[in-house]
Amino acid sequence: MLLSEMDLRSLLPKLKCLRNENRFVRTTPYRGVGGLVLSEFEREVLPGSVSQEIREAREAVPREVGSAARKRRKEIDMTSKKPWSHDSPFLLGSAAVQLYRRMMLAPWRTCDGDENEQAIHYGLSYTQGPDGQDGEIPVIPDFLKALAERVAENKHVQMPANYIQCHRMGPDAQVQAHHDPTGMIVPTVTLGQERTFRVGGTYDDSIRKTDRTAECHIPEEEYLMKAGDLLTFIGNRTAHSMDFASKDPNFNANGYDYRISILFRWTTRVMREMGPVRKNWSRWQVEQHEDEYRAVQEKWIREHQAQGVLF
Ligand SMILES: O=C(O)CCC(=O)C(=O)O
Ligand SMILES: [Fe+2]
Repeated sequence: MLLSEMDLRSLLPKLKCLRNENRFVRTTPYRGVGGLVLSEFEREVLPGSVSQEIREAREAVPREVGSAARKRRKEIDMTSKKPWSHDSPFLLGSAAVQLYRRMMLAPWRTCDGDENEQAIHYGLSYTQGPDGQDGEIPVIPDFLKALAERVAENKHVQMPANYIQCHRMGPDAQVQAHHDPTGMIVPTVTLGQERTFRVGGTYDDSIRKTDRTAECHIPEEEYLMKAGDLLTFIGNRTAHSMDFASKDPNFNANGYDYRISILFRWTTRVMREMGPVRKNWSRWQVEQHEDEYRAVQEKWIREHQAQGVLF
């Protein structure tokens, strides 16, 4: 399939609308035809080759640099809403029950000798190295692929996943205050026990992450994550934590032994090669990473918009 400039231009209103609603977090300026990013990587991820006119237009559009880019970033930040959203309910009650049962059959592995928490890493984790996370399972099972597709379609997500990270926590597990990787859209579906999840605000980051409790975090908002809820946030812009169940007045065992969370992420090649910590990346790698992330997102939107027209 050859994408014409017309095709790309017709997508702009939708892209702009998503950007205004802060479903894109950009750390580099837009460039390319009419503000649409056209990167080298795009050639690999787009369904077909980019047309000659677009290639020429891309070369003709100079890249924004320095203060122009900063100004643009500032404008985006000022118009943006909170970088998180809570969809409740996201799954029907019966679907949440079935999914919990199915997840209980999955090959959970204990994390760092802590019996209160187990994990599974499906797909491409962003732990540095060719094999990724210990015990990573490269093939995402079909039932989770189907769920990932539903999650991606949520209006706050609009991004596919190549890494599905699952946590299973007993009441004595907590989430220590932290941020997730820069620019990453992180949707999470929770199942089983219901616990309060705390987002936004600040924490004392002079305390090492391993010593940081949920108590260090003064959140801006708290949500009781019910079975089947979806929480979506932007990694670097949303501090998050969860306290022990014993300290959570809204804790609801809900007839289950665990809280299960399923997180849908996109790991770029740079993240896989270098790990998620940006200060270890070169400027070129930052650019490669952002080009890939955006191209994947834009491809997804383009394809889903096309579907919307057809069906
Ligand atoms: O289990 C959760 O809801 C969140 C876990 C988390 O913050 C993470 O894996 O980065
Ligand atoms: Fe996190």
